[in-house]
Amino acid sequence: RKLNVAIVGATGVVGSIMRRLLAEERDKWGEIRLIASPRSAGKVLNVGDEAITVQAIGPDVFAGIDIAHFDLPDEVSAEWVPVAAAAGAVVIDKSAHFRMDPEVPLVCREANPEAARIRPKGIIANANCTTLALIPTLAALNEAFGLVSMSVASYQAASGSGKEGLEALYAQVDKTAGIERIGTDHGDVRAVLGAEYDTPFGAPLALNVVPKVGGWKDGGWTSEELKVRNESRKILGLPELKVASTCVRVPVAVGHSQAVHATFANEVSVEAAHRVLDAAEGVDLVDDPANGVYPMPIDSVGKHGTQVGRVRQSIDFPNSLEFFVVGDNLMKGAALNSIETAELVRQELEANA
Ligand code: 2RA
Repeated sequence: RKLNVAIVGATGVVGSIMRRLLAEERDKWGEIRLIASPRSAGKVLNVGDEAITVQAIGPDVFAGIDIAHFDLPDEVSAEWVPVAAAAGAVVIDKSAHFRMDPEVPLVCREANPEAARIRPKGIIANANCTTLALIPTLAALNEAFGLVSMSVASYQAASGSGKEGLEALYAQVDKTAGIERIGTDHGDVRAVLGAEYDTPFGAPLALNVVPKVGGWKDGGWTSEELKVRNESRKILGLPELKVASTCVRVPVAVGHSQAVHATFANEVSVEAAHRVLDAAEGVDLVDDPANGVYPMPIDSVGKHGTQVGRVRQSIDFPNSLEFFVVGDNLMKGAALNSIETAELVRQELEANA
């Protein structure tokens, strides 16, 4: 029989991409069930041509589901993921709640596909979108040269904050559009965008960058910066990997970019790195700067591969490379990685059926 799949959090911005990706592989699945908060229950959404009524999350809604994709806030996932797993579904959860649980694998197929098989709680976690943009490139370079440390600066899109973030950016762009020379005098962006536009980024995002993504943690770090470090270590199986990161929100709709300085145990060269990256799964090498070819978020939208370019040998650091990585935060950073992990599970469950 074909396996039944659920999208839990079907109405969000990631939920809509999940529906599109599932429609592209409709023939692989039996029932597709859409689940959301009671507020959205009864809405009718499409998966391809199929109109499906959204069901309210509840104790009985997971009956008969084999694989459940969750995209809910951390505290809601904490409550409902175990319920779905107890009902027999393999849960692929995009929240941060279970990611660092030693009994929950954190899976990216380009790095650790085998980890998806060992899931004592019936739960597999999907990493944060910033981490996932990096992993296909890091996994390939690590295998070839032995990754020792990395320093990362991110340039993260508004849609990392979901529909609310995207709509806030559009509203701010609308409000500031057409005002001549706005941003050149002290205080004028804040004057045009009153305090209500500080939500959800903590400051205006239009004509600005905000060096704070996520919540504050000890030592002045943000939760996002710690996720890049801790999740990269777990997925790459490098618990000692040295990581420094600074995460920044930029006025981009979709596509998280990162400038990376990475150091390896073995000698590296741009040519050798290009060969590795050209052959790497999940990586598009976009690196011909002389002809204006380098990765940018506007060109990453909707792509399956993560884009890497501007690969340079560090001038002052032996065995180090500089490069620029861009990934669609809603695709590889969320929906696509979840779909790819589900494919690993589907193949395993069907082979064992
Ligand atoms: C962000 N990575 O960009 C976070 C959310 N997943 O806000």
